[in-house]
Formats: sequence, C-alpha cells, structure tokens
Amino acid sequence: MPIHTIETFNVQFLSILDENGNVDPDIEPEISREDLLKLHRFMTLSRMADTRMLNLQRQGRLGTLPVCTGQEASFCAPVLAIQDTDWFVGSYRELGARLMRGEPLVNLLHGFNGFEEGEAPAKTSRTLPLSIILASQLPQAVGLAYGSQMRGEKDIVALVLFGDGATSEGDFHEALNFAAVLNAPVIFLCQNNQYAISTPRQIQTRSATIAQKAIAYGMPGIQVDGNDPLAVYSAVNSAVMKARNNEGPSLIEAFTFRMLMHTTADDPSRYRDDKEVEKWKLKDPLIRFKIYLINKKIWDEEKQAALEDELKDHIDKTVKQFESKKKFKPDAPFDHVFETPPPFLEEQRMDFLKHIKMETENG
Ligand SMILES: Cc1ncc(C[n+]2csc(CCOP(=O)(O)OP(=O)(O)O)c2C)c(N)n1
Repeated sequence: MPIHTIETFNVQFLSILDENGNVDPDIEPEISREDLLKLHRFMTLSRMADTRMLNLQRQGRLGTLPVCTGQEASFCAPVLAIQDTDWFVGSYRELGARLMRGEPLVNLLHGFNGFEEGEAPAKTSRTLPLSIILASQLPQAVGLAYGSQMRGEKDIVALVLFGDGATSEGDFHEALNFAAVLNAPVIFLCQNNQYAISTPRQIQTRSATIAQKAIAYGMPGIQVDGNDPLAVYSAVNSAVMKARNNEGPSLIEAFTFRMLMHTTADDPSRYRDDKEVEKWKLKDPLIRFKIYLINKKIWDEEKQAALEDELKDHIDKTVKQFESKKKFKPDAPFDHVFETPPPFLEEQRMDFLKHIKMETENG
C-alpha cells in the first residue's frame, strides 16, 4: 500500500478594512448605519473607560484591572452579530462587549473592586459574569448552547470569548470536542493578543495558527484581522448563521495585540520590546473605523468631538456614582450559587457573617 494523503487542510485569513481605513468593497459586510454607529460608540466608550479605569487604579481608587485597550474590534464587533436572547460568555478582557450587552459601567467598576454586587448579572440576562479561571467558561458555553437546543429554543447561539493562553487548557479541547460532537450552536472566539502575561504566542503552542485547531475537532476555523471590526463582524456573523442553521460550532481567531500591561500588576517592559508595541499602534482599530465612517459620510470630526464629550460626561458621572456607594453586602457571593440555597450553604453564610461581625467588633 503506497503512502497517500488522506487529509489536507488550509487556513484562511480575513481582512476587509485595512489599517489606513481602506475597505475591500467586494467583501464589505452589510451593516445598517445605526449598527455601525453603535459599534463605533461602544468601541470609543470602551477605550475611554479603560483609560479612565487605569488612572483610577493608579490612584488607588480601583482594584487590579485587566486593561483591554487595542482589542476593541475583537470583542465589540462579535456582540453586534448576536442577539440579546443569545448567550454571551466572556472572560475578563472584553469591557466594551459587556457594555454593549447592557452591563452598566458602574457594575463593572464595583466588580473590579471585588464586590459581588458588580458582578452579579440580572437573573434574566444571558450575559455571564467575568470568568477568571482560564478556559473554564468554554465548557459552560457549550452546555448553555446545547441546553438551549435541548429545550427547543429556536435559533439560540452561545458566543464565548477567551485568550490565546486559554487554548493550552484542557477545558478548551474538551469544549471544542464536545461542541463538535453535539453539533452545539457555539461560536468560539479567541482573542489572540499575542501574549499570555509574559508568554508569547510562539511558545504557547507549536501550531502555526490557533484557527487550525478547529480542523482537528471537525469544525470550521478562520483567522481574522482582530483589529478590523468589519472582518471580525463578518466572520462571527457567518458563524452565527451556521450555528442558527443547525450547522454546528465554529472557531474564530481574532489576531490582535494587547497594547498595555496584562493587568495593572504587570510590567510588560520586562518581557517585550517597545518596538513591537509601536508597530501595533499603527493598526489601531478605532482610527481605521473612524476613517471608514467618515469615508461613508456618516461621521465627521465634529460628531466625534461631541461623542467624546458625551462619553466623558457619562464616565465622570459613573465614577461619582461608583465612589458614593459605601454599603455592600458581604455575603452577596452566596446569593448567586443556587436558585434555592441548600441548608449547608445557608449555614456557611451564617458562619461567615458571624465571623465578619466579630472581626468588626474587635476592630
Ligand atoms: C486555570 C488558570 N491558570 C492560570 C491562571 C493565571 N492567569 C491569569 S491570566 C493568565 C494568562 C492568560 O492569557 P490569555 O489566555 O492569552 O488571555 P489574556 O490575558 O492575554 O487576555 C494566566 C496564566 C488562571 N487565571 N487560570
């Protein structure tokens, strides 16, 4: 028997809007004016809020923060492609996506200060809270999508976000395998921002791309310019259509860059060269998207200035609201574990509250 090839594969890269704001008209997605402006608004809000939150952290007014500047296209554009009735399962580096899903900024500020009140989603919301345990949210997303399918909920998908580092976790592989085998309507979106803290992508995996990992599990995979909101939207939108059409899951690798530190506890100058950061500055998603909107004649510098003023005002007011809340419920984490807490958990809650009371009384 001669050796012969039984499988071959290729990996596609999608780019629609280049770094100078030039669009490829043949593959430009159809997005309404209203949605384009919504996307621009939330990408801008995300950048401005991220900058402000970093300042607050540096002033000792906010806890440790995973900043997301530079990745706005890779986490905001996917949200435009799903509905409120779909599941959104994030990790921790997707501020603008959470704001687009309707989470109030003040909640996120409380969450980053360690208060559960900020993290807890409304009972009816299909946006899951932050997930810090890498890749743990992936099997959960598969379960949610499969559960919706089993309940006969028509057309519901789950969109799950994670980083390049998370693809080294067992949960990533189990989730992709399960999703493919169960034909679950899941869109796996990897924000490949080139670093997992100090570990560069090249030594995270020997695969040339993260997108190609999809092939091993029997689902489509594509790499897109993660700083191009049109490419990210297009790829996610077609994956969503497939999932709604009972054609199963997809993996999308959004090729982007973490412009700042991993978290405020990190110093990236210890492991990466400024030249790399300078190179990526030219690929800023906000700049190219603004040029695109101006070229489409639906935006101008005057409108931009007015938007920035409005968002600054909103952020100022939110920070005031955030800092004026002084009373928190220390046992709030117990509220969200079970619909009806079992007696042993109620006992633990009582013990916990007694302990806090004792600590407070003893100074
Ligand atoms: C299971 C697990 N292991 C280790 C960590 C510690 N940790 C937090 S963030 C991080 C790097 C994650 O990198 P990546 O998945 O690329 O996402 P990014 O932070 O770059 O967005 C690590 C190792 C964790 N949170 N969870």
